[in-house]
Amino acid sequence: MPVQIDIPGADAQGRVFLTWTPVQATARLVGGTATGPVNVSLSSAGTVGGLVFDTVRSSQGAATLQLALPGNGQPTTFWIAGEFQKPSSAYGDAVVQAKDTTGNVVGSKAVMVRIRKNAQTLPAPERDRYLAALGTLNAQGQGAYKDFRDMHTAASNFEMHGNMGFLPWHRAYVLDLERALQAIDATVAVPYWRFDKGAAALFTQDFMGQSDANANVVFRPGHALEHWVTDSRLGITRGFNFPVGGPAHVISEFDTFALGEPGDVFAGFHDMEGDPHGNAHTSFTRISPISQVPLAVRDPLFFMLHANVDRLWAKWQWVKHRENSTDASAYAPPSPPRIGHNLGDTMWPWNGITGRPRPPTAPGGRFPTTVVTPAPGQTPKVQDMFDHLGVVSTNSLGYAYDDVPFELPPTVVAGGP
Ligand SMILES: [Cu+2]
Repeated sequence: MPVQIDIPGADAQGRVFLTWTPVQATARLVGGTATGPVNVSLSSAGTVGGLVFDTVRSSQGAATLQLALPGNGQPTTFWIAGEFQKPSSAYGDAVVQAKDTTGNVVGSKAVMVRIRKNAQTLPAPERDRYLAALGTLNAQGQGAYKDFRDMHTAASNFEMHGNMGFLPWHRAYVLDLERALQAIDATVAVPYWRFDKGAAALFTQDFMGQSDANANVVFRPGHALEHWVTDSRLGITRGFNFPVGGPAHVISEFDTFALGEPGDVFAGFHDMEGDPHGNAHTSFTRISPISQVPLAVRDPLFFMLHANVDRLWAKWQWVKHRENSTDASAYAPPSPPRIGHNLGDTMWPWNGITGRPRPPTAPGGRFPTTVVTPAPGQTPKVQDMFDHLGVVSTNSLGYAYDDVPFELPPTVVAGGP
């Protein structure tokens, strides 16, 4: 008897994109006339992407799950998530399979475990899909990349820099771009540039381009970014202050996490806006747009740099259990006080608010929605950006990193007798 597997969050083509965050799904017998329950076993049967299952929302999903499906066709719920460290490479390389007690396959559903990965080791097909989507978004200067460019300028500097909202704002910004890319190719996730390690593969003619002696970025002919245009300028200028095969002039990931000490508090961790973040930008020469805040987004490398900044925050949050925005150690009041940096403030430009102290324009419109999750909503607040995997809230932000797992926080044991 066939088994139908339904996973919420399917797009218009019926495709389902998962991360490490468990999603509640159902399985049911189709056309059932069986009198009693039918025992089936769910398992992961993909070629690349792995899946795990559980009967409850947990961090301990297993490779298989036994279900007793009612004979009358009533759905049975279960939880499904991507198996940590087994992300997909392409759509459909992760498969949930239902087998009956004799081992016959009675149902299956192909999905994708869509994860942000390290750019240095990104497989070429994923790299090329990312670049193609980015090139389409730019459309030789005529596409929506222009909005992203116009969001990050001298006029908007204090919405997003020099204060506590730096990390939440840039988390929203990278996610906004990622959702715009996914509207072009849903299988794309923004890779991150791990700037405290060598990333020679990133700075090649096949990927983000190779810089010539004049700091002009060169692509191989036919590359998706070959006709990159921002601010009516063709091409990208990027000169290096560090050996191309080595790390940028930044502190290590380990030392970045130590910024929160003592106490693993956000007020300390936030210092990462300077080093490694600012230092990653200024690891490029003065004539490189990426080295200057008002011009940085001219270089699309910006978003891979910031995916790594966001990954560092996400990883720190996971290791230190700092995903809950109401936890006093997970955030800090803006200093100096400024609107846009308090937990309950809406963030520009997605709130559409213009005029002092906000910038004169709000490019790009509301925050884009996705079928994958209702979060963070079309007018996100600072507090909506803390829990990217949904470990303390109901909803994740719909993305994940290859080295930051979904782990429920330790249960607080009530006081003794
Ligand atoms: Cu910025």
